[in-house]
Amino acid sequence: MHADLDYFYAQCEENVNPTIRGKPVVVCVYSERTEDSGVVSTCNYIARRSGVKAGIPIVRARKLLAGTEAIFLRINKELYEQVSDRIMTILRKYADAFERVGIDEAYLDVSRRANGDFNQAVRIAPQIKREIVRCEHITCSIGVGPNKLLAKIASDENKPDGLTIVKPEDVNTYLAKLPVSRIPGVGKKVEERLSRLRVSTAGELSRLDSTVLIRTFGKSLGNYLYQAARGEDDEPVQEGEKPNQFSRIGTLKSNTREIAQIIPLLDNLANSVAIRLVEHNMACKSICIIAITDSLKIHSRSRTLESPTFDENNIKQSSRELLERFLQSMPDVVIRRIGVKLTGLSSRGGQIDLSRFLR
Ligand code: DCP
Ligand code: CA
Ligand code: CA
Repeated sequence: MHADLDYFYAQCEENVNPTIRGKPVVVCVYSERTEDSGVVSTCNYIARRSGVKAGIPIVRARKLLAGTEAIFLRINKELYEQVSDRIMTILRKYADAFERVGIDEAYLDVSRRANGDFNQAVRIAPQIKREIVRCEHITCSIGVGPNKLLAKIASDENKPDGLTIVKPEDVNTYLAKLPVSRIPGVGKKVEERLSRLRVSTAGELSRLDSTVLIRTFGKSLGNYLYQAARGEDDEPVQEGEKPNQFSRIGTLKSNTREIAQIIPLLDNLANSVAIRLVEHNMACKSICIIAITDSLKIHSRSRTLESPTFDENNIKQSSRELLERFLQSMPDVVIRRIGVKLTGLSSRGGQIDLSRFLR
């Protein structure tokens, strides 16, 4: 399966402020040069109907949405990362093997739990969609297929809130009419060159000789296109590279050096990195806090532990102590943002995951 969250950043914003639902919502990355300079990060489907999409200038989006009640918001990556982390935890539960790809999508291998039966696999997808809506009020689109490539293509088929199944016996029919632009990795340039070869569907692409493809696109892209046109892909679903740090940073409601006002956020961040540690079945040797002052100076303080830990309370307590000492050593700083970072990560191997077991 491939799951992709719908208009993700904009959907998070709709949840934070439900009154904007039903209006065009545009999430912007302001470059801060002039008032409206910058680009659109994403937008909801209502805004898309007016031609707004990721990557266009904000000024253009404003023109396209003139006369509507459009809402323009500044990107808030911290919020989206938190929602994403929680959704990934839900998704992971449904998979034998799980592979997160970026902030809003993931592959799930469900072969084993579906007993190798495609019909059983297909029943899992609606359960996942329901749980994500129930817990996080976020819709997603899921594609189910015999491999990662087909699942990914399928998840894009019926957005938003889609569920598309490509059974092994239907692969050829499905690909016959599929526009080449729907193949991951086929952008405008490749599409144009293919159209010069009179190819506009995957079916037509599959009739090209591999030597022609390699001559036109080089060995790696040529070979990929040759296989993709046939729906072939044998990449396993696997967790990415082991991370070498977990960090999380947050912005305080107002700038302060009052420890009592900082601790709730700090605890939250410490909890969140500790959960990631447990999820990856890892332990950390060092704990670090990062403080960004009201004048945007960055400070950090760290502590190396005697032995690696994955204990939430230990991580929380150490972060608090680091903060306390930092404030004492810097009588003039006022803090704007605070972060917790875990480094010196190691795998906990076959060790029993007690904290998770007890939860
Ligand atoms: N994103 C971005 N700039 C881009 C593309 C994406 O900042 N050029 C961000 C915003 C998106 C998120 O990444 O919300 C996920 O990207 P997607 O391509 O999956 O797009 P959406 O989730 O917004 O929409 P869709 O419903 O089409 O998946
Ligand atoms: Ca998405
Ligand atoms: Ca995506």
